[in-house]
Amino acid sequence: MNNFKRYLVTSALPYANGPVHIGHLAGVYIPSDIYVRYLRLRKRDVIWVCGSDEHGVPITLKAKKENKTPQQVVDLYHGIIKKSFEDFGISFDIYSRTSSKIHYETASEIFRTIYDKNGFIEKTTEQYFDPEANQFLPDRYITGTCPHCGDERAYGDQCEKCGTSLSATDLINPKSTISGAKPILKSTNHWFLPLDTYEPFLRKWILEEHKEWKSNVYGQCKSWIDQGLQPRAVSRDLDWGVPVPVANADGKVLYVWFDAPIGYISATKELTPDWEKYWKDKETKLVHFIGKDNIVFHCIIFPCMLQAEGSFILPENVPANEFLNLESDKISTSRNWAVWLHEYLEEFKDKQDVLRYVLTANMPEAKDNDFTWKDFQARNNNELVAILGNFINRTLVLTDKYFDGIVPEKANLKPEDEEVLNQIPALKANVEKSIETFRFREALKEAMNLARIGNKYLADTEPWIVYKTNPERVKTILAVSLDITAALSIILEPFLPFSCNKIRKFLNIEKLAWDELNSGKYFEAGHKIGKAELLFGKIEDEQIEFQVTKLLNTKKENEKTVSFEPVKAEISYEEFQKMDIRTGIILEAEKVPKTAKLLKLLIDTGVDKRVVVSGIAESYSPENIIGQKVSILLNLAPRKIKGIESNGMILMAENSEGKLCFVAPVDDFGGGAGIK
Ligand code: B3M
Ligand code: ZN
Repeated sequence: MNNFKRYLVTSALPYANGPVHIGHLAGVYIPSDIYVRYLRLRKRDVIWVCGSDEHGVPITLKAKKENKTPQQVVDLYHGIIKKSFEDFGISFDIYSRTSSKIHYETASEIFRTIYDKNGFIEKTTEQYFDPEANQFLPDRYITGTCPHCGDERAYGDQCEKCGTSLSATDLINPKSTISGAKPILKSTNHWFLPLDTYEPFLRKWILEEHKEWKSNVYGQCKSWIDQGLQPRAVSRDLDWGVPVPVANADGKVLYVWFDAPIGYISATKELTPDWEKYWKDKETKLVHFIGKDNIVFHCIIFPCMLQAEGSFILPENVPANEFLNLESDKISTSRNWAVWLHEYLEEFKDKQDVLRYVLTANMPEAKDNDFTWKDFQARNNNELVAILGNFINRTLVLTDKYFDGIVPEKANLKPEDEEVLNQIPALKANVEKSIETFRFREALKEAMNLARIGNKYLADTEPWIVYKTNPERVKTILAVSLDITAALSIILEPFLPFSCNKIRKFLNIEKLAWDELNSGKYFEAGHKIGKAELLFGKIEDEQIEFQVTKLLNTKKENEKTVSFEPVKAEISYEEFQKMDIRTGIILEAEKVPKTAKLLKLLIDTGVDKRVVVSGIAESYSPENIIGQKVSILLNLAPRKIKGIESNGMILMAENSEGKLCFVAPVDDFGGGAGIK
């Protein structure tokens, strides 16, 4: 494997401002659970820590919305999240929380150590302040237009659309999310981690020494570093969080992204007095499982914090996943567009492994991926039931029927028997390699191949026919099939722990270690197996229709509650009249190379023919809009966009979901008519 003595695995701490959904599971918790279960099966020294992230603006905003205190919010959701993880078989060694005493102490101590080493810069800066609500507006308390991608729902700390991390003052048209008011600037004092001074360290550590990181992770880190890092504020003017542990810091708390990753350390402390061995010894392999929106915090900011502190190890890998969509739409807590884990567990009793299987098979490892209920049903019925369940059931039922549930003797192995059993070591090696390189879809597929092999073996050897003429031969066939069944209970254990537990019960065996996959000896002939039940049941159309209807209802609900941008500041009629808007017709359209959004249009404006670059390529393909009637703002100052001069702007309407449509004359008016 490698020469690490022990493993420390962390999974992103979910914000305790809502329950966990399938996006979290597929992105973070299922891959880490597979990884850790595998390491345990291999008898590695491993601990796995997680907990609720209970600070920051996501929590205070939720409290405001629900008319609760932040403490009430985190108590409620911490409980729901913890229970649903347990019921789903997510096998953390500890699920802690960042409101714990030990966490306050740990976070304060780390801040203090860096502070005492002069690791922060103290600066007075101008920060946005809401004059109506009379408070500062850090992070998500402010929204506005992203200066990079133009999305109007960017937050003060990050644009979720393009992933860029922002400062609130970068936003165009900022507004307070508390009152909607236009914020004013007010000066305030904060501590900054000078990320810029860590550039040489980051270049060497990530760009040179960790070229093996997943390309999505490595690429994001590279682009961050290449863009030039800025000092980053690690405190906030808020009353919810870990107080800044220095004098004269009233009303200031640690930035949630400063304290949250320290939560991994506090959780480890809470788990074991031996925690330092896991965090400070170079022979520990530290692995952070996260979603792609957390890459910068885990690969850049947290490592710089740890460097500044001086006594901690750095992560060896950060296998971040991309996002999972639901029925082709972005999962969204605020729009209730999600499959919630606690609801799934209620509605699909004892079907944890089905969801684990489907989410692993569709894991968004290299690109965003889609979850659909149809696919969920199909994978259950065609793969879990028809392949895995079917093989195991036939093996057990036939053993019961022909040999009273006693494992028969293997004798005179034929080439087809040997061939089947000989495939196990190769499958084992492939699964190992895939899991160790964080390719869980591949690993699951390979593990399931053993069930496919088993099924084919039964189909080829036909014990139910052979029994009539040669029951001796059937002994061997079923002994081989029982071996495969036992091997399945090992190789699938990281992925389908509930089912493997059942298989072991059916076989009446104890849990086997990973390396026993090579032994070929799972039980002696004469061993009495237990009673078989069905491993997986079919999922019926009605169950799927119920889920699809639930989502359709959410969609309808959302359409009723679309939120509109607040009305912009008043302008005079004279100001309006300055705009020269005319009717026009698109004559030519082509994609602007190397961009996703832009089309280069040639417009007949009546007065001339001119080029306009327009950001509509995600909604319209060029060939479909030739001849389209448009409205065009003619006297907008020319702008160079991707090297093309754009002369004017065509008018588009955009709804709250970002859908676009042309704003154009209804009648055939030709070009050049004034719009007033
Ligand atoms: N709570 C963000 C998130 O849920 C954050 C992760 C913290 S990990 C230290 O995306
Ligand atoms: Zn953006």
